[in-house]
Amino acid sequence: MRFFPVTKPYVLLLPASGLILIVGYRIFWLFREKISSPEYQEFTFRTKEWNMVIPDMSSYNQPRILVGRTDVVSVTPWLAPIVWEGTFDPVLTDNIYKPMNLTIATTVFAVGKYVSFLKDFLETAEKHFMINFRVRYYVFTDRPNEVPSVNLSGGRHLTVISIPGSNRWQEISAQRMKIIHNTIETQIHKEADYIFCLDVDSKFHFRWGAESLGRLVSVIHPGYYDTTRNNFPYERRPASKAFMSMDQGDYYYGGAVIGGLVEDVYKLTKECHKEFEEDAKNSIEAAWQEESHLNRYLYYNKPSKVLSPEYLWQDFKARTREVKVIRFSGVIKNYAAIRPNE
Ligand code: UD2
Repeated sequence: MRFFPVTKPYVLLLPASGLILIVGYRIFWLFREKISSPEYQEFTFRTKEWNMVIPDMSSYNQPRILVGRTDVVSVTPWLAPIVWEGTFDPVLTDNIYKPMNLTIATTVFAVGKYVSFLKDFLETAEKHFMINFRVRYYVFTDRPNEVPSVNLSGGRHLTVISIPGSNRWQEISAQRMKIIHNTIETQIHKEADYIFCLDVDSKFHFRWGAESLGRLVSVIHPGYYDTTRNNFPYERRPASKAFMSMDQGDYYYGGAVIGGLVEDVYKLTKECHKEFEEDAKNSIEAAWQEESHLNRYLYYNKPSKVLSPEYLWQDFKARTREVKVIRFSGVIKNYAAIRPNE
């Protein structure tokens, strides 16, 4: 004898599948932003191993084993080249790299009064920086109307990206890592093979070409190339994520030049920004903001090519004997007049 009606199992199918649909939709709704963020989307970089092929008929000076620069070290202890004038053949490097049809992204921040440096930066870049390569400048500024119009050669483009201003120069300088990282995700990974991230308050004075390309490229700071590691202005407080002890460090790298394959610079900016944020949570700001985090990153992730101080000089410094040419140099600036806080 039956007291309760027994429901046939297939009758339950309809409400059960309805319930699954509602729950599934709810989960999707909760996580929709995460799912659509670039972190969750597969994106590919244009990373590639290029062969060093030269076209027929190229002629260049014979490389010598016993003749060359002897006054400077031109290789790191992990066997990465240190690029000085006289250690490479510009004709040969151009012949190898030009047929690769590379595009070089170049990011530059011009926030607040620093927009006034853009004209000289761009005009001199058009004379000396990656000539006859495709170059894409990305100018980040809070004053898009004040970006000067500069004549660009064929194959070179400029994109202006609006970002908010700030009343702390330390923040402007440090936020560059985050903004570069985000722009690589949204745009640059599709548009370029290599990238250089440069300081705007600078001018180019001499060739800066394909000899500077590599997986991960850094520059030796002109102020510290002749001193021992205990004198480097690394972050010395163990509480900071940028901490370097007195017996650590290879060189002191300048934050004004970071370069390499887009993929490698993406990893670098992601990591440095993460460490910077960790510090901020603990109310610590490293001694030289992102430059301190960069130095720690490059201690553990060795650059594949190191640019000598020819690629980052400072106008107030007299040229030294070993620096045969100055390619890129920071202009003399009146900090009190151009920074929002000083
Ligand atoms: C050093 C580094 C710089 C950065 C900084 C630490 C060198 C030659 N430079 O430069 O790369 O690591 O220390 O924070 O090693 N900026 C603006 N608006 C501002 C302030 C800064 O756009 O109001 C941008 C601009 O692109 C500038 C860059 O941030 O070139 C670096 O700032 P800086 O030149 O004032 O920093 P500085 O000279 O101390």
